[in-house]
Amino acid sequence: MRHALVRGVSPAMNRCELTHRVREAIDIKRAEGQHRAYVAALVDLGCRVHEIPADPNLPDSVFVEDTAVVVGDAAVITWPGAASRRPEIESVRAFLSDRLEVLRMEPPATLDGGDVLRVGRMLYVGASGRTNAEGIAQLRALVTPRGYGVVPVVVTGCLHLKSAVTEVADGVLLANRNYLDVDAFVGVEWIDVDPREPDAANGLQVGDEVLFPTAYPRTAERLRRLGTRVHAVDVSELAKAEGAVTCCSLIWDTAGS
Ligand code: CIR
Repeated sequence: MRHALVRGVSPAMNRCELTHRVREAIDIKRAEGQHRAYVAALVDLGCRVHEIPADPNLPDSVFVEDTAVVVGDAAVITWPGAASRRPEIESVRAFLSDRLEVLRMEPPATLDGGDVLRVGRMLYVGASGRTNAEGIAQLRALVTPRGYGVVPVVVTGCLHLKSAVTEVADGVLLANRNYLDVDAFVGVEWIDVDPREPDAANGLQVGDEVLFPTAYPRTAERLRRLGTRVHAVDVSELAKAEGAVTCCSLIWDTAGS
C-alpha cells in the first residue's frame, strides 16, 4: 500500500517564506482548489491519502515534505531551516508516530525534506540555505544503520536540492544542472529541463507516473518523448509560495495492499 500525507492550505499562506521569488498575492481559494486537485491526482495514482488539517498560524504548512524524511519503515523528523516552519513538525510527528518508527534530529542541525532526494538506497542531500552540515551529519548517523548512504550536494540559485533535481524513473534524474554540483551523483542518467523552463526540475514520481506542473509544458513534452507518463497538475498558486509538486506530500509504502 502506498500512503501520502498532505496538509491543507493555510489561510495565512500570504505570509509564507520566500527566498528566490518576489512576493505576489496568493489567492487562497484558488490555492485550495489546486491542492484538492493535487490530492485527487495522488488518489488516481493509487495513494491512500491522509490529511492533516490546515493550520491558520503556519503559513507554509502545506509543504509537508520539509518536515520529515521517510526511510523504509522509519521517518526522520527534521528541524527545518526556517525558524517560522519549526512549529510544523509536532503535528507531523504525532501523525507519523502511529504508523512509522520516528527518529529525531536536534538543533543546531537544520534540514528541510526538500533537500533530500532518495535514489535507491542513496540519499542525496542538498547543502542549501536551509540544510547545514550538522543536519547532513545527523541524517547520515540516523540512516546509515538502516542501510542508506548519504551524499552531500552543493546547491546554488534555488531553494532546495529538489528544486534542481528529482527522479522521474528509476535512476533517471530530471534536472537543471546549473543549480547543482553534478559530480556528486554516481551512476544516474540525466534529463535536462527545457532551457526556457529553468524551474521545471521538480516532478513527483508515483509508481510509473510523474505528477508535473502544467506551467512547464516544454519539459513535460521532453519527458513524454522519453517515455514518461506525465500527470499534469496546475500548482501555479502554490508556486507563488515557492512550492512545487514534491513538497506538498510525504509518500511512503507499507507491506500489503
Ligand atoms: C519555504 O520557503 O519554506 C516555503 N515557502 C516553500 C517550501 C517548498 N518546499 C519544498 O519545495 N520542499
